[in-house]
Amino acid sequence: MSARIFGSGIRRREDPRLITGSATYTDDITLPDMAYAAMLRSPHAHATIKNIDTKAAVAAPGVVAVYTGADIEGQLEPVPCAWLLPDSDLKIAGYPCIAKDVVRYTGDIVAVVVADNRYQAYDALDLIEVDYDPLPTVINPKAAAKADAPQLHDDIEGNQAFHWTVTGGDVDAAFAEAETNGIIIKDRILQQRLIPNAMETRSAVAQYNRASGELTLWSTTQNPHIARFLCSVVTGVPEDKLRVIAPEVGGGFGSKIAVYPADFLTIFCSKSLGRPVKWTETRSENYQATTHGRDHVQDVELSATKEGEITGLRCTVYAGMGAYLSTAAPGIPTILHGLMLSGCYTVPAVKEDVYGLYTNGVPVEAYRGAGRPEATFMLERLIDVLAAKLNLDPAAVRQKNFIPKFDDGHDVVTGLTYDSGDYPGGLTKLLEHTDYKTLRAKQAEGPINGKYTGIGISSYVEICGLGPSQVAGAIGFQGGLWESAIVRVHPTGKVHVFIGASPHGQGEETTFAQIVASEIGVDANDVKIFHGDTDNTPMGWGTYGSRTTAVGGAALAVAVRKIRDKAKVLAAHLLEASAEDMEYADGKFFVKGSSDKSKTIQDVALMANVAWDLPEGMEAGLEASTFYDPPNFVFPYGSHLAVVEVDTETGHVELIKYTALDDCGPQINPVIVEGQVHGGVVQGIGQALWEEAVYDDSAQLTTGTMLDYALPRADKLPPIEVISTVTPSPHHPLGVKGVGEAGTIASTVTVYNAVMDALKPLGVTSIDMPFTPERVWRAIQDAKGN
Ligand code: MCN
Repeated sequence: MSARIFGSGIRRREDPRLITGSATYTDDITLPDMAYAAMLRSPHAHATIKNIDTKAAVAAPGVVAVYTGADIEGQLEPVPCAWLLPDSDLKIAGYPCIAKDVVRYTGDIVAVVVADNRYQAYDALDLIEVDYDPLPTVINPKAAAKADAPQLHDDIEGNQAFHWTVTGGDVDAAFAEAETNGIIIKDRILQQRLIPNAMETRSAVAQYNRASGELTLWSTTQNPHIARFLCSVVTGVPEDKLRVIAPEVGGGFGSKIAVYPADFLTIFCSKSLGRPVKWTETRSENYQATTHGRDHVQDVELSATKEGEITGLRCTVYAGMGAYLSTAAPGIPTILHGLMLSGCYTVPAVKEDVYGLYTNGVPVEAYRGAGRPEATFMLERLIDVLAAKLNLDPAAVRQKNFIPKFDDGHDVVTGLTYDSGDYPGGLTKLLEHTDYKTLRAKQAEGPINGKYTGIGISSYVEICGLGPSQVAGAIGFQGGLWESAIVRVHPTGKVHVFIGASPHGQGEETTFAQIVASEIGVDANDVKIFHGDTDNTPMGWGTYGSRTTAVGGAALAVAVRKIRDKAKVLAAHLLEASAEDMEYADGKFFVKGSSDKSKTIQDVALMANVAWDLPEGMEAGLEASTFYDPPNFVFPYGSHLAVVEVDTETGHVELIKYTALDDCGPQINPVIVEGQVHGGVVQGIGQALWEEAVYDDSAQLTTGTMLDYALPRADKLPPIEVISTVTPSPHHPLGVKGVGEAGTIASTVTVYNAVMDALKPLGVTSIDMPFTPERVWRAIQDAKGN
């Protein structure tokens, strides 16, 4: 197999089993004597629990047990928050697996029923009588910060979970200067709450063996090793007796990073009953109780010269956390957001205050992009407003402010060092490719039948490939951020790879096989990737933050190169040559200058495994492992363009064209990269045009089903064109950067800018997302003074 396999768009090996229905998901697992758990969830967003009467439920047919908050006391620790943000006055509210005295969001668990079958369990939920005393609620994060807001946790004043700041340069001086000699742009941006919509809802199967004390948990998780760690802490089952298996996981988008109360409770039930127990949430339960994303109120201002040179960015962000802090929640609006404030531009001064606030919503967590779409939005929106105010082309303002091309490190004002980038080159290529000038010329012809055309662009750089571990420690992340890989070459040259990361839709079973094939010349089909089972994979820190290829892929590359180095020495020995004289190409080791004297990787693998004739001191076997801790994050980037048509009579927005230019370094598999960008772009478009988790005034979720929560549909979207540039990361062994979130980071603000560009002639300057026809129509009427 040729080395060209790196970079070729071979088909995903995952797909046949996924599209023929032969994959095994958690809910497909059925064990002998298995019981079923169902969670009774609070219908109130905030209430004291005066009494719970479970008698009728306990007596119901098939019911095996009913547990309330009192039953788990001393048995289950509170759900931990794993991002202990330093210098932020972090206040963690006790997050019980079952609420005992007070419920704080609709969906808080108040009791668990275990029955012989799922239907009996759900029927028995209706028989539990809970006497609630409702309390006032607050859902908007900025409102939660007000002095008279309802208080969620007695010991946490003002609902404030944390206050974090980042500063760089002299921002006050920048604004003072702009006040007199420049221009200041202000905006309030609402990053509405979004519901992650994985195809598979959450599910857990726990099997406790009373004789051995061992417990196996099958779980819909993005990070089985972290899940094992947390399950051990919360349930008390020792880590060595806990095995976590992520079978097929039907997407996560960040919502399956956390380990949830229901997961711990499923373990608790199995342990208490000595029977396997399964719990699978319904879609409505998923909407109500699986973490949401975003939920920021952003007050932001930008200072610039009259020529359009950005001099400062200042903002206050109120970030809703929901009722409790989910696993990674404090790091999202702070580290992943605040450190990216200056984007791809030379911004000399920034300051951000982030207030994390408890509200009566379901806890918020990472949702594809996690902090970076919200940061990109602020800057990219204000740049467009600046351009409009100065009557400049928005692309020209970006070009004026970009950090010039760099290929080995660039320090930015927030303290990060970006690895490599050519932001001006990326935007230039996008504008040429889309024939931007012609698009603008057509737009200038004016509206046709009340339909206004808008063109939106945005440029982004994101921080991903989360590592290094030292930085994790410094920013309070309670874990490491390295990855490991074991590569084992069998006697016939077939390869098994064991990785700690846990892809759940991204396609690394294919791309990681491509890495191995390219490095040692085996056929990609002869490489099997094992992941998702803590008993047969090395420790890993999970799949999120577009880190699996940037960190896990690097670990794999380093491990497989160790194999190649050993194979070279062994081949030299077999050919009676010196190792220094050996060359390697396309799976063959040959003596320099005489390519007829060669050994294949298969020849070497056989000899390494039978070990009949090894060089002095060489160990048998052909196996290598690596623990790879990256020296820095990676910083992919790009520019996107959208064209929309807005019908000013109806307020309807139609997306006409979308082109994404992304640079994630050398692409291992361009087809997979394209698919990742497509998925990400569509999720971002969803935020701009359709999606919003709406809680009413009493914090009831009114978008609790797919009928009420508008997901993007294929028939509403134009073809999404994906183009690229290639700027290798200087520190990654393969030059590769992440791409899993890129599309989401750029696309929301690209579409937002396009719609506002269309409405510019009508004097509309701001509309809250999503752009429902009603909101757009009303904004047009308001601008007209109607
Ligand atoms: N890739 C490549 N060449 C590159 C970079 C990446 O071929 N230069 C490939 C990778 O090898 C992998 C895919 O692109 O097959 C995405 O890789 P990467 O950027 O490493 O992202 P992760 O695998 O770490 O995935 C996480 C990322 C995140 S954070 C979210 S959220 C998300 C996403 O991926 N959730 C997803 N994509 C998703 N896709 C699916 N189907 N389901 C989800 O839940």
